[in-house]
Amino acid sequence: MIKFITAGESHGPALVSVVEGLPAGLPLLAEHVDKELARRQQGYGRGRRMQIEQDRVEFLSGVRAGETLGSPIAMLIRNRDWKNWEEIMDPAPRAGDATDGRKRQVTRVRPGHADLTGVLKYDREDARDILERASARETTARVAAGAVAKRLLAEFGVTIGSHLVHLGGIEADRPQEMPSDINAVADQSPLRTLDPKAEAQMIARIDAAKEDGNTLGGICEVVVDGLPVGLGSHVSWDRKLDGRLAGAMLSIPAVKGAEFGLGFETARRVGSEVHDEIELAPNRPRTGNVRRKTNRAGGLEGGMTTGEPLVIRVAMKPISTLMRPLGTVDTKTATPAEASVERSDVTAVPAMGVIAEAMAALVLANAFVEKFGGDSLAEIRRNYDAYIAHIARRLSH
Ligand code: EPS
Repeated sequence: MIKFITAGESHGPALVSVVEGLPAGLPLLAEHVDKELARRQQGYGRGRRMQIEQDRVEFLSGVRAGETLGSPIAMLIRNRDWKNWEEIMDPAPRAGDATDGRKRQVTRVRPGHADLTGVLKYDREDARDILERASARETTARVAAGAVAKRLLAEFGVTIGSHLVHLGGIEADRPQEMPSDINAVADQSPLRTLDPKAEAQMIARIDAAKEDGNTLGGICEVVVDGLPVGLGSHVSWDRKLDGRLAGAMLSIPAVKGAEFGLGFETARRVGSEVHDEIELAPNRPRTGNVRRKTNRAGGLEGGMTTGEPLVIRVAMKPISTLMRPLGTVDTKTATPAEASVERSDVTAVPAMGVIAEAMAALVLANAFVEKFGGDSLAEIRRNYDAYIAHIARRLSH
């Protein structure tokens, strides 16, 4: 099992990511992780914080001479902003301080954020004790873990890309033909979209929202290519890969929905316009020498990969910190108030696509080691090759 845990507050000293269950012998360099961290920091509509941070990983364990050891991989990513928050976020009590060391308290809780429910549930006075962890800064550590998972998948020809398909009411058109390397194209766009015309409109929309003190949501599409048939399982609810992937997507801050292939549209169509016809396809061993004529299912049937591209669309709501604040209550005075205003982003949908890639990589890498086992990369490869050789024989003539 590949498991991971993250720790760290947005303005604390650092973020930590621990990944367990990777095989030994996987080539892994800091630059593999740093590349993904840099991609997450991009995107038109981000606030000033992203100019402060330059996320870089330090391996603390689990890697030696550029290869994994099979032991837990601990990664540290320092917050450069920490130097501005040392007093406020100091783990030690600050004696003699009139505010009990708690400057910049947040009590005018923001609608849509974890603030209010968090202070009630965890019995805190200051919503900063909640928002520091609820902050999307945490996703940096997920992207680090995802970069390691991507490395394993890449050894087997699995590639994961994403692009933005909707922002704040504006749809992007899909290109006639998807680029073979989606990220090579999407990463060139300030919004990570493949539609330059829509991009210009979206940028104007972001500028208008910023002017208005407002925020915007959107939708990204993740595409995974090169998966073998048969990851996941139909036999039990918690082994179905679509459920596991959807859960991972919905765990990303501000994400409100995930759909596979045609998704919600399938409910509106008749069966013959939903299901993908199957045909023989010699020389396609990875999919059992068959192919779907269409891919409306988005690469999953019965909770298992079909070997067709996995297509997940992920919807994110607008960020809940508004510069023109909504009405709320002050939890300190129990009076009506305007919500607190913290520095924030107008939109972070382009970054969400990169985070969704990371979460998909972690779920898929886990499904991979479940299917092919292996304490070492070489062992996984033997099991993978034997399986592919076997399914390739099933429908060959
Ligand atoms: C965030 C608020 C902003 C974002 C932050 C998420 O940070 P700050 O409060 O320091 O200005 O920039 O995102 C990141 C720091 C990041 O790395 O993505 C929030 O409240 O969720």
